[in-house]
Amino acid sequence: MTVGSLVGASVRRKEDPRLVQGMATYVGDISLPGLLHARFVRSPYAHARFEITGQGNLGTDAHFYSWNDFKDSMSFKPLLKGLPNRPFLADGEVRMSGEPVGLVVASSLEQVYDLSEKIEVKYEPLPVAIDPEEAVKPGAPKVHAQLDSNLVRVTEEGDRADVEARIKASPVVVEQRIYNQRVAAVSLEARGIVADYNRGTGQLTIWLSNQAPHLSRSEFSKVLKIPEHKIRVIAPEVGGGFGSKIMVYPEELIIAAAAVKLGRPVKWLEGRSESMAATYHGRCQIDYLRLGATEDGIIQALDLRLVADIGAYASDDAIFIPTLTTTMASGCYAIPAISTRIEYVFTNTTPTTAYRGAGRPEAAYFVERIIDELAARLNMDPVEIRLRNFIKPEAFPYKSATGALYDSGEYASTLQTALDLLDYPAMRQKQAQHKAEAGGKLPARLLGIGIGSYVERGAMGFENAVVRINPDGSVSVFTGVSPHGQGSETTMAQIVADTFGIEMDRIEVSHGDTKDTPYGQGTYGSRSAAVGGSAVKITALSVKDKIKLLAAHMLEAAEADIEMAEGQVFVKGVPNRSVSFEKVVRAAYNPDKLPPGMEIGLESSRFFNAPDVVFPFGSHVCALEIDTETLDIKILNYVSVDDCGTVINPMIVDGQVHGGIAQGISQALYEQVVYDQTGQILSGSLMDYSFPNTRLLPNMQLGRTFTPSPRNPLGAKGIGESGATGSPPAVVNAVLDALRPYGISNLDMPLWPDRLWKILNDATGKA
Ligand code: MCN
Repeated sequence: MTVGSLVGASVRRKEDPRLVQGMATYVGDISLPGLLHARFVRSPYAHARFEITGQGNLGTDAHFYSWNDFKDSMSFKPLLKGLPNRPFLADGEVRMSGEPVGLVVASSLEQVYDLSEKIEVKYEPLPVAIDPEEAVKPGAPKVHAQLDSNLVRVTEEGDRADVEARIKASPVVVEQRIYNQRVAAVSLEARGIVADYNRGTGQLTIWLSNQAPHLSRSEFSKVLKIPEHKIRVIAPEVGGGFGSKIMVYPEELIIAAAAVKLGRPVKWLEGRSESMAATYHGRCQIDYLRLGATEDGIIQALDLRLVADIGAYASDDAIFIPTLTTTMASGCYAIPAISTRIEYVFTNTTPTTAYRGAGRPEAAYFVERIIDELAARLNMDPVEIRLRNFIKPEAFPYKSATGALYDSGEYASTLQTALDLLDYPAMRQKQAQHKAEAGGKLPARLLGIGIGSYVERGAMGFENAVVRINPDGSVSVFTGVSPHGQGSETTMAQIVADTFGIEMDRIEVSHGDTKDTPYGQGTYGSRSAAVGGSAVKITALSVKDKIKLLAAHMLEAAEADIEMAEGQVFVKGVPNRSVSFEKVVRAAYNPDKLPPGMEIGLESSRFFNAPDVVFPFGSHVCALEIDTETLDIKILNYVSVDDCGTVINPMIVDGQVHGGIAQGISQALYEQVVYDQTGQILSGSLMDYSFPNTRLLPNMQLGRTFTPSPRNPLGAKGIGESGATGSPPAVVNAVLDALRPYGISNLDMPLWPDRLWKILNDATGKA
């Protein structure tokens, strides 16, 4: 039991006991009378025309559906004019391997597996486009035959001629092609849905492993043509999402449509290999950069051409995510002129969507890579080049050349704190000594130190909250955010407990069920603290105003003199003129005790609409060694100093940073979704796709600075994506730092030993 100032306290997560003791309910745990199971029949080809030629003997209580069974009842509109939509089941042509061509529904899981194997599909393979840069060349196979080209959309921002002139006029010009590979979210729980349609009430109830249940309800409503008040979406416990579960997938819409058709509950749980192929992937950008600078290293201009591989169909966020990259192309630096161009390309691969950071880690990665390249060109320390170009604290609010309006920042201070924690001068000295000892020969181990200073933008949109104090003094809080591992039940309870000066144990935070939570936008884009938390804060404050009014009446004092702390409501400076929190609450539900004109109860519902996004920032520093025989990389020290403004719960924030760094290091060193030339996914299971685990990860040393955001009442910025944003450049810059003396200045993630072995041996002439 904790009383007093809870915002800023490392309170243990309220949700963990049920999660770690197996007492939580996931979609997989949902079972209903008459439940039917479902399995999709998926294409083994990346591009083919197909025909369903037979369905075997389905027997009783089993059904097979193709797109023809749904196409008239589902609304099917493209995201943008000219951008082909994805039929929710393929319509005679598949454009990625794993695309569903049909659905089998039956009363047991064994039955659906058996029956789906018996569905006969005749495929006529078509040529494929896999590499996005090859896909735009003349004569390349087209993913969508009706389009002129796979290059489906091009957008440009900034004055390209001016930027080009500035780059030409710069004495130092650096250029790089920087690749941000395709990765998979690999949530512990893959996708899952149970949909139940009640023909009597016309009510559709959907349990969905999802990050944004209200937005999903709107989507189900639009596609199934059922009004929103007849749909209830419940995101029960969700075993991770990492951005991949913000949207509603075609498979999920089909399951809901099947439940409506059958008037029976239908359940689909995705398998792991199915998920690797069919849950939308992340990143997948190729960035071409040109940067001009003075001989002192002051950046003059930057040009970016971004090739976005959006896969076979545009996901809901496919167009938006690359714009987040271009918006953040200035990074932490005062770059006077920037021009950007995005080329959106269709390929015969899985569509791409949000993945932890969604567009911002890509920007941080190339900015940090190119600035290191500039430092190397000028023979300048990577710290020095950053300090010379950082946006200065007095320049905030700062409008970048890409139009982003940064709220607040102290970039040099996170970097300095990180360097101090690492003992940067000592590490550089060790590196120099190491080099000297090698005496010009390739040593057994190479030392490298890398920096990733980042700024990202998050916490967009609006959020709502309901705060209800029940007659017994317990508090029910409802929020439209939908945590799936972030611990928001705890942090929101901290905000409310702090506002009322009561114990946290009295507060229950509910989320994820559209029936009892206000319309909210869900959990993604590091928004739940800054936007959702702010909604909770202003709602709790409006209830507090009423408590003060009532207590002033009870204590015969002025409302302005009423304060609340440690479970008491009292007159400022006169603690013994007090009444307990419970007594005021009881009075609020007793008409006889209320001042004239006061409404019964203690409840409020408010929206918080963020005036603009916030810009969390930080600096990561990584020291590592490379075994020059095996090309194995061992991280020796990893320091991360992050600034997310006001911290609600430091322990949760640390956990978020740890998780993000795990994913970022893993992107740098281990993860990639790989397709062969025919579009077969070669990393389709966890035997072939390496995702982070503790054995592969170093100890992380965390530090923090506090620069509040002026854009919300908490002063909070997001932290959920920071770790994944700062870490890839820190690790890759460290490896490049070690390899630059051998003429190596560019590497593509992931830094697999076999790739590095070839590059290093080519460079040293060993191979
Ligand atoms: N917090 C805080 N003080 C702050 C900022 C945040 O105490 N100044 C707390 C929050 O109250 C919340 C947590 O830290 O408990 C994360 O908050 P926030 O940064 O607002 O991010 P969101 O809750 O909106 O989470 C989204 C973010 C994203 S975008 C991805 S992707 C991600 C992530 O969170 N996916 C995750 N963390 C994840 N963690 C788990 N376990 N699983 C995922 O799928």
